[in-house]
Amino acid sequence: MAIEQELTVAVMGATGTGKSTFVNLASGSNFQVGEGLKSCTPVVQISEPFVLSGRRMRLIDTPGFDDTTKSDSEVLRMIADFLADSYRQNKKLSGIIYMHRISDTRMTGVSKRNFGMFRSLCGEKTLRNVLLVTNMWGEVQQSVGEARERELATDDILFKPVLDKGAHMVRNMHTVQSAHEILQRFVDNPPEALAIQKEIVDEGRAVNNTTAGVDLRKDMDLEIEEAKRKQEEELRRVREAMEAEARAQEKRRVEEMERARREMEEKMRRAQEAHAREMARQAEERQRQEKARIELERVRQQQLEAQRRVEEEQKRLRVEMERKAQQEAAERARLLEQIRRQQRRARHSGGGDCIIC
Ligand SMILES: Nc1nc2c(ncn2[C@@H]2O[C@H](COP(=O)(O)OP(=O)(O)OP(=O)(O)O)[C@@H](O)[C@H]2O)c(=O)[nH]1
Ligand SMILES: [Mg+2]
Repeated sequence: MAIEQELTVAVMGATGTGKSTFVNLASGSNFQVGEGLKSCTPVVQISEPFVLSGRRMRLIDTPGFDDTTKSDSEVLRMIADFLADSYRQNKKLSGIIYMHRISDTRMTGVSKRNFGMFRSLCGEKTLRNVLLVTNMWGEVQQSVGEARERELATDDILFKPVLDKGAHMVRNMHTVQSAHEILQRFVDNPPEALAIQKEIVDEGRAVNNTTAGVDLRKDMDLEIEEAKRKQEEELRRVREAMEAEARAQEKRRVEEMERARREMEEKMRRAQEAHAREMARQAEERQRQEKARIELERVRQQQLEAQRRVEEEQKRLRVEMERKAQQEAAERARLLEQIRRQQRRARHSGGGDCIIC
């Protein structure tokens, strides 16, 4: 009896989409499953064999292309080397799973690049062995998930071109049974070599020159271009911001100088006004002092005049008094003489007392 060859199914997809979880569920393996934000599976790993519908099967768990710790070219090289080795040992893939989270709100650039790399690895001819598996249905409302599923199936830049060429889209309900039902679909598939296996082993191309390698380079070139464009844009923005800041600073400086000049002028104007007021005040003061001096002089003259009059009066009075005194003395002398003469006469004529002695 011919020994049936072991079936091999590869599980690919972006990091964190649940590849290792699916492999563990389906095969009973115990590969590490990511809990944090970092990528978890660092290498291509193959599960323990398990039996499905009487066939031995192994699953190949792969790292995602947007791995947080490895570059896309490292990831491509790892997957390409593994697949090329398997092909050299005449092991072809019965199926390829591309895992996609239905809970993702949109297909980002990273998801599209992952899917693009997946397509380049597979080539066109093996697409009938491809299952696009959506998971994490428990994380999204059923109606929302179904709407996204429809969009994925009908949009030309999403899964439609692959579905049109023979791939199918199925749901993974995060159970062993669901995983096995999915894998069941590969059991009767004729195993096919992927494009990259043929390119490396049959055509002798280096990984870099395979379709996936060239596409990755193009992607990376585009990414570098985009990064350069963004950097230039950022530089332009920073330069413009700096120029605007410099202009604003210059404007502030000119305004500041203008303000200082106006303040200075205002101060000078006030100082000039104060000086003029002071000059006027001093002139007024001088006028007032001059008036006071003239008044003083007038008063002094008046005083001198009065003094002079007083002195004159005093002199006149003195003269008058002296004259009167002389008159009185003369009168007294005359009277005295008169009395003496009368006394003498009286003595000569009979006596009596002298009224003066
Ligand atoms: N709710 C839900 N969570 C899931 C499902 N599948 C995987 N997960 C969770 O998603 C996270 C990532 O799962 P992994 O299996 O490590 O994903 P991976 O694709 O192998 O990730 P890498 O190895 O980094 O590429 C883990 O926390 C899982 O428990 C699913 O179907 N439903
Ligand atoms: Mg993993």
